[in-house]
Amino acid sequence: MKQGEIRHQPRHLINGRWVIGATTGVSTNPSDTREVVAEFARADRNQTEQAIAAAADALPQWSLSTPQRRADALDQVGSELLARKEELGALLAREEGKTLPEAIAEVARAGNIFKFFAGEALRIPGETMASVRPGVQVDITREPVGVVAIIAPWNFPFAIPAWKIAPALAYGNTVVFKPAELVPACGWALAEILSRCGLPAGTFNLIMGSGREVGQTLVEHPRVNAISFTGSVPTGRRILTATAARQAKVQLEMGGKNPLVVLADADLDQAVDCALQGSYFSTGQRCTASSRLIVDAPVHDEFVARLTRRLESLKVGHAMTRGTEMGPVVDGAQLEQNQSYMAIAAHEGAQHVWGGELVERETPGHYMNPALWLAEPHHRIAREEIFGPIACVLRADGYEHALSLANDTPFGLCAGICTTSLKYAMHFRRHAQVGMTMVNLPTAGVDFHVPFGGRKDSSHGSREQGRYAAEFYTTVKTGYMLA
Ligand code: TXE
Repeated sequence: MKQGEIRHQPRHLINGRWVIGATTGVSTNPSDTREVVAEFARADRNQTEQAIAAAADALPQWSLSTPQRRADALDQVGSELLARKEELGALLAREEGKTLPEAIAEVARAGNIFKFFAGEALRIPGETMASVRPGVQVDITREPVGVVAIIAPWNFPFAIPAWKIAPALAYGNTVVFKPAELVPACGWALAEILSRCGLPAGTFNLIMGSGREVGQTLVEHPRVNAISFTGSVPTGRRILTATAARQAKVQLEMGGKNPLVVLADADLDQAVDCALQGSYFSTGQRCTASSRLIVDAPVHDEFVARLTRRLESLKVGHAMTRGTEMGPVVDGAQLEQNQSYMAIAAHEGAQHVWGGELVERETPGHYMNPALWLAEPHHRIAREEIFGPIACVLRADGYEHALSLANDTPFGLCAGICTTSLKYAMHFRRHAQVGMTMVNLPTAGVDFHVPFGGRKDSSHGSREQGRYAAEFYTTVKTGYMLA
């Protein structure tokens, strides 16, 4: 560890108490692999079951808590995240590797999410209806689902847990939160704030460790009523299969292979900006990243030339260094996966335009240049989620062809189009087979107060975020009464 840097020692939070792990693990800084960011507690099955029991025991009290109490707690968490965004952003940049400005913005977003759901706690919806029978009144109310397990990935270690934990608590559920193993210090920092916001013991629990042991225990446990997961498609499918028999409520946000269509009438500089931002920022490690750039033939070569010029000058470096535009890849395994896709692309006959090679910086880290390829629709780099700074360009012959290429994917998270034509923009919004569309905007980068999610292999279950989150975190009760 270098001088002046804090090494965190995150513990689990079980029933309001900080407890050491069955074993310990470490997280390291991807910008400088010599630096250990955290030595964290790793749970076994037994500790995970204790956290589940704590959440189940806390449920009767929290599920009947007043909206005011929930709003106050969530508002306090949101205020602290916003007040500490620089400090927590620095921790996030160190542990995950996104650039400092991106990390600070993510913490602020998490803060805003808590504040949004503080408001939602005061607006829990219900309806009163006239019955078809005389003298009978019908009330439709929403109640908490119960104990919710939150299984999070590493790529947004503050924002994704925030958009799951905040609605879970707002609607009266209790929580067991498992962060990804690569980012325990971020998960712990969020949990530490939650531990001081006035929640009764056991309402919110943090448990760290492997997906195989901790994650699997959460998924299989009969006292866990609902699971909200973001991560890879294979893990998501495994969770769905494992929970089907016991009918747990499941919400899955998984991969993407998001298209950005650039039509011949587009403002080309704007389109290049959208592609650069959407494909490479956050090192391409976003489920909404634009990994397929579908470009109309008349502007294809010029678009590729302009994007390449931008890539040549993109500053790849240490996440904490001022001026860095793209940080390192999160870890060695992901870097290896990215490199293997570079080899697959070459082997399948895609045309290499720029980048992709490993690069060295002053500190030892997982650095690679952003990569651009010209591909055919059947190439694996045009079909599979890589989750790295690798994009490919597909040539389209007019709008209809571009739309069919955009929809030619098993994924359906987000799709964007750059055009000055209202006709094509509106048609694309209607016919893109996705959960979110963007016109003249990057596919990545969404608001915190509106629904997030996709179709096809990208998502399963009801939407996250905004007031639509109530669908997952509540269950509806219809009450009849003879008036
Ligand atoms: O994901 P996992 P990983 C993709 C991306 C990346 C790949 C692997 O392509 O290269 O997934 O990343 C927990 N039961 N995305 O390994 O395995 C795990 O501990 C219950 C895309 O991080 O899906 C972690 O907390 N839980 C994605 C979480 O699931 C289990 C974002 C995600 O891990 C489990 C992240 C199990 N059997 C990765 N196994 C996106 N599109 O946003 C693992 N976990």
